[in-house]
Amino acid sequence: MTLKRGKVELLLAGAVADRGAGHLTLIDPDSQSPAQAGSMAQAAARGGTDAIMVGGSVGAAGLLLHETVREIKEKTDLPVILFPSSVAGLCENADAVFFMSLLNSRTPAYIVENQALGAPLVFRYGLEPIPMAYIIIEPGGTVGFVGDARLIPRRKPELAAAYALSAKYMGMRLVYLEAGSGADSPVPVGMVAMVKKLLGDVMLIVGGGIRSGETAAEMVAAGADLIVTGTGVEKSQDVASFVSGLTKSIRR
Ligand code: 1GP
Repeated sequence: MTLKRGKVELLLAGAVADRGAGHLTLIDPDSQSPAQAGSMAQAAARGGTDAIMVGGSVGAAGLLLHETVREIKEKTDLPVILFPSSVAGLCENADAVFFMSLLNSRTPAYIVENQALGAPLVFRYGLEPIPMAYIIIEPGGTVGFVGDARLIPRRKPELAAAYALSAKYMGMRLVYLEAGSGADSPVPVGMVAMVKKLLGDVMLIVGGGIRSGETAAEMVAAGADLIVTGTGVEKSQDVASFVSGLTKSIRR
């Protein structure tokens, strides 16, 4: 029997079906206090975000992670999806986890070993696993370094497309193209378009360096189903500006 879609995955698919695209707010527990994270999530909820992702490449673990998730859950009704960089990024008070493999890593730990160590915890904690391929594009930022990624060159969309298609054939239901948090430039729109064409109904997430509603809308027009913003929201706390442009009418 294949893994059934859980509540959170269905909610994301519903946001895409209803509005044309969804928005995820990324909160890194290492960047502020748990109380501040709770207020950020509250502001994001008011702005219309669909879910909160919690994770980070360095330091998003232990009590800080647990309390950050607790504050977010207390302040909002939004689902919390863990975005772990290793097994240490799991905690039991979240709703779901992007159960992801960093396909273009050179290191087995990020492709399958943390996943094997984490799977029993996901089961025990009752987290909803959402199977996802994670593909890092230049410049890649901290996550590219920490994840030991062989970065996909920005001018080689066909390489991103090849990894994405392999994810689809392996049965993953989401593919995440990541330029790295705080990237100077987001994933190129041409790459997003080529990847989505091959993915069909596999959901495409795009994140890293998306700093305006216009850029978010361009990504959706090219084929992104879900947009992730972290840094932009941390700075402005203005999620509405990212969400307002994500409508069906801009889909090609
Ligand atoms: C990082 O894609 C996310 O994993 C978010 O990136 O912080 O640049 O929005 P930003």
